Amino acid sequence: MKSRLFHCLLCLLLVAFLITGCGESAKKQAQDGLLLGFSQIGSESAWRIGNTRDIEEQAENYGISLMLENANQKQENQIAAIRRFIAYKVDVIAFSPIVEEGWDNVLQEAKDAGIPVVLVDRDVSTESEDLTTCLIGADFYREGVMAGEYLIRKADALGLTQVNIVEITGTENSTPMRQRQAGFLDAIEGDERMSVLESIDGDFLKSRGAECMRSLLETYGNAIDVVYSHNDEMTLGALPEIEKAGFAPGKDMIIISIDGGQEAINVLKEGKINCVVECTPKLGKELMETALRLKAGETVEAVIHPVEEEFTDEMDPSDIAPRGY
Ligand code: GYE
Repeated sequence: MKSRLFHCLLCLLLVAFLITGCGESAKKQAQDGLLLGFSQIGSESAWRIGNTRDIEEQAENYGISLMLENANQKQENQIAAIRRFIAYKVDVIAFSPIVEEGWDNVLQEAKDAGIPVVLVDRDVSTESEDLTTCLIGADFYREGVMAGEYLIRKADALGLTQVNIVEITGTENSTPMRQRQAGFLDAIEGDERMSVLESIDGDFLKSRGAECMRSLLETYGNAIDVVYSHNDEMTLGALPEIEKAGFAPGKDMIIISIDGGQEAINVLKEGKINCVVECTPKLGKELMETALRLKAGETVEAVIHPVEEEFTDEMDPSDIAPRGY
C-alpha cells in the first residue's frame, strides 16, 4: 500500500516536472524566436501585392514572427512604423523605402537602439553609409539597360531610322525610377536614331499611367514610336488610351514594360506589349535568411540581387511559365 502511494507521488512529480519543463522550453523557444518588423510601401501594383504575400509566406515557412505594416504610399507612415518597431524592440527591421531621401534620423534611432535594418527592394540615400546592413532587391539599372538594348534590336529588325520615345516613369526619387531611367538612357546613348520626346511621372500607378498616356497622345499623337513604361501597372493603364486614340499598341507603337506580372505577360501574348523586363517580387526567402544571420550576429552581403530575365516578342511566348504574381 505504502509503495503504491509512493509510486503515485512519483508519477505526479514526473507529470508536474514535464508540464513545467515543457512550459519553460516553449517560452525559451519563443524568446529565441525572431521578431521581424517590415514596413511595406503600399499596394500600388501586382508586383507589390505579390511581394507582400511572398514575405508573409516565407516568414511563416521560417517560423519568424512578422510585424507587417502597410504605409499606403506615404513616407511619414513608414517612418512612424519604423519608430513603432524600435519601441517594440523587434530583432530586425526591414523596409522598402518609397523614396531614397529623408531617412537619416529614423535610421540613426534604429542604430542607437542596436536594431539592424535591412533594405528590401529599394535603396536609401543617407549621409552615413552604416545606418543599414544590406539591400535585397533587383538591379534596376540592369533592367533599364535590358529595356534599351531590346529597343535597339527592335529598331534594327524594323529598319527604323528615327525612333521617338516617350517614357512613363515610376515614383519620382525612388530607386527603380532613377535606375531604370539611367540604365535605359545609357543603353540608347550614342544611337543617333533614338530621341526621348518626354519623360513623365506616372508614380507606378495604373490610373496615372492612363492619364500620362492621354496627355502624351494629345501632345505628340502619331509621332510616338515607343512607350517605355517603368512598370506593368502603368503600361496596363496606358494601353487602352493608345487604342482609344486609334493606334495598335505593339504594332503602331513599340511597348516596353518592366515587372513581368501575369497580366502583362498575357497582354504580351496578345501582341500588345513587345517586351517585358522581369523584376521579381520574390525577395522573402533572402530576407528571412538575412534576418536570421543578423540575429546570430553574422555579417551579411551588402547587396543581394536576384537573377532576372526578359520576355519579348522575339521569343515563343508559350514557353513562359506561370508567373505567380
Ligand atoms: O516595379 C512596381 C512597384 O520597387 C521594384 O514598385 C518595385 C516597383 C515595381 O510598385 O510595380
